[in-house]
Amino acid sequence: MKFDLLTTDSQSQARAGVVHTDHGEIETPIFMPVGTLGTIKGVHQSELKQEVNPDIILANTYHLYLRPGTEILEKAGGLHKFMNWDRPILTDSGGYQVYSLSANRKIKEEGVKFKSHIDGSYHFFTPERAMDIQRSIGADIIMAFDECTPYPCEYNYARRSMHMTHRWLKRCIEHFDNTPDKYGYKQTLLPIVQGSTYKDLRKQSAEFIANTNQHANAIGGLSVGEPAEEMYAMTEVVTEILPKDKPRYLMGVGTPINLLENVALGVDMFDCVMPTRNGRNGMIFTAHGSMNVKNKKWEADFSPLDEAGYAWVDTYYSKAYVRHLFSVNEMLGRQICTIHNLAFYLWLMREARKHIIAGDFRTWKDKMVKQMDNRL
Ligand code: PRF
Repeated sequence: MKFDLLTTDSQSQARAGVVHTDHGEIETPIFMPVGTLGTIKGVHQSELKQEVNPDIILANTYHLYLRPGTEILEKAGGLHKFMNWDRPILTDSGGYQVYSLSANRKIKEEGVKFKSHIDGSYHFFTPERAMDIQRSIGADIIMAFDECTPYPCEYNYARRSMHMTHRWLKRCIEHFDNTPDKYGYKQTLLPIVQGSTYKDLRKQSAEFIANTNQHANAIGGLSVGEPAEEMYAMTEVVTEILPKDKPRYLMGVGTPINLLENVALGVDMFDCVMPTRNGRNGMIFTAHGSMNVKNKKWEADFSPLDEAGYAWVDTYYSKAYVRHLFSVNEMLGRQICTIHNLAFYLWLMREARKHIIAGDFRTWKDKMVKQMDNRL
């Protein structure tokens, strides 16, 4: 993996760049749609490519390990072939899903024992195992195995957890460097900064992570319930330290406003379930604020879902029709809103990139943040 930094904004830390992988280029800033189980829920790949057109998507180690399991994925020749997706894929390590989904997890120095949320069976993840599974899935970018601390988190717990994440990272790197790329293309390991909402811990973690000298760096442990201002303060501390010539990936963030504010602080990559999950629940994001299409307010509003037209569905279907689909629980409503939200998120990142390159990002960002902070 190689990163070309093209432009840095003069009035913020925002950057435009290109990540090169063996499955193609990723123009940054980028939003990566979440395809936890090897599918962006409810979206055909023809629609994904034509309407959303993401340079990269994300999948989850925890879920794919439980089903279909690495044996099937290896037989398929990796996730790219299994799902027939020829662009880059990033997998999260399970270092977050284990904490948020499984019951009865036990964290020890060696690794994490957890109970499957599907059948209650017990499993054990170690840093080494998280590397092996991600090698088998065959993602282009794989994540280190970490502990994502909850919010709020007591200082001493956050400090101990951060040090363990650092020790786990060393084990990840050691194991990763001693295993070959599985399918003939390059796989890249990303380390993750932790440290909860404590500036001194964040600084320490960013320095540790930067010193491991990997090809890109990630920021974890944020957007776990802390106020947005606290998240931005942590991002700022970390991006000041992480090397400028490598991409920064902020994990699990966030709303369209969160994305723009973090782009301004020097973040290049994002992922979040929000556009897909909220879309399935009838909540859509637009350049003028968010709206719940299920509201009675839209019952007889025959205007386009979003006249801005980020995707074909936006101008083809009306608000009233989409509201109707939700009120009778037709799956098409969920599909339309998912495609809209993803197309909007990807548009937002492409616009941000254009404005960074044009040199007026700051003014554009401030205007967008103001107008998106609205309930329609
Ligand atoms: N660690 C990992 N994945 C994550 C996170 C993390 O801290 C977050 C936090 N927002 C989302 N996904 N491995």
